[in-house]
Amino acid sequence: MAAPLRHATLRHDWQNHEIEALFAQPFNDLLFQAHSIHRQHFDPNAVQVSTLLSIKTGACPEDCKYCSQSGHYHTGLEKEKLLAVEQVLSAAEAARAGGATRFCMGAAWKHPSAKDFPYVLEMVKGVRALGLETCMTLGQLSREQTQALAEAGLDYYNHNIDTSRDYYQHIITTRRFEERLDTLAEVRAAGIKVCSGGIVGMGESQRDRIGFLRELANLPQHPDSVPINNLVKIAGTPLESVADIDPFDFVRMIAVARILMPVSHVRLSAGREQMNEQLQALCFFAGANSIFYGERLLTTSNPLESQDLALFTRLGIHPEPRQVREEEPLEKSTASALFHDAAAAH
Ligand code: SAM
Ligand code: DTB
Ligand code: SF4
Repeated sequence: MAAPLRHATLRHDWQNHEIEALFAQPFNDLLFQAHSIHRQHFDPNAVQVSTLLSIKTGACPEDCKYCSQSGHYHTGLEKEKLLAVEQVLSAAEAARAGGATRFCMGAAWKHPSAKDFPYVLEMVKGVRALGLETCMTLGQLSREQTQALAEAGLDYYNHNIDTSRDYYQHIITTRRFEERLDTLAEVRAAGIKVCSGGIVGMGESQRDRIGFLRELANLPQHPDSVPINNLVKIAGTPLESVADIDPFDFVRMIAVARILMPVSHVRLSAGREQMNEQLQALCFFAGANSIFYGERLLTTSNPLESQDLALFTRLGIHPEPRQVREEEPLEKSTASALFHDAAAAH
């Protein structure tokens, strides 16, 4: 079921002590609460599947301490120019054939340049014409660019707050936290759905995890999609040898995100390759209902499609059908059928 099943009273006034109390519950109590809320609003056996593509890789002017693509660190990543529109569309077709319903395109930019932007708009239109939901993550946007993306039919814009307001300054110095919130507000005002979340396992404190989720939950509207990434440690970045997050604490993050933002899709994002299937299953139980699907994230690897299909089958999970657009006939929303074809082929 694509849409939340019931209307919920959504809060935007969460206090730190309340979120702290949610985290402090015994694990089973927290999971029971999160799962109960999840079932009120979503089909508990449906997971939304998005495929990622890096449309412009490396040499980014930003200094995000976790990122393989920052030009500030020596990560050995080969930089690439913006892909041609045709290359992007053939990757999108392959993603659709594999059963993805949303195609997310990411660029290592501070913001899109005037030279590149027309091609980005063509990519949105082309991917949309393939019958996929579209998502872009391109950094900061001007108002004009945001409006042009909305007019091209962009469904989602991903722009993460990444962590708490306090910890942010230890992770990124080239873009202010407030600027990220401004971009999110522009995106929302243009009628594009917001995808915003962040990363855990960057050496942040429990207080930072609370602050990070509080910031998302207290936005004027909850993001439609909330990616929770587990840091993929990249050699050459300042975070290459930071300590791992306790896997149960990762599940707690998912559960608390579900409770705070009951009708948002919570995405179990980067870091799945480092998780076993039991841990992923616990995340689904705790309220995660979206994944990145396909063997590549942006520059790092992700579980094989065949592994994810096998896991879905073992857990009785089915892919969430794509949202049908008002202007299109119903039979176009057959992504679920395509996914079953892909599963049968493996
Ligand atoms: N350059 C654009 C930006 O930063 O807004 C878009 C792409 S950027 C790679 C998107 C998000 O991916 C980041 O905000 C971060 O949350 C996540 N990310 C990047 N590198 C990661 C890593 N090594 N591990 C986990 N998540 C990561
Ligand atoms: C998000 O929150 N996670 C995705 C997407 N938004 C663009 C990116 C994950 C990147 C993981 C590291 C890499 O592959 O470079
Ligand atoms: Fe650039 Fe995005 Fe990586 Fe930051 S996360 S360095 S903005 S590509």
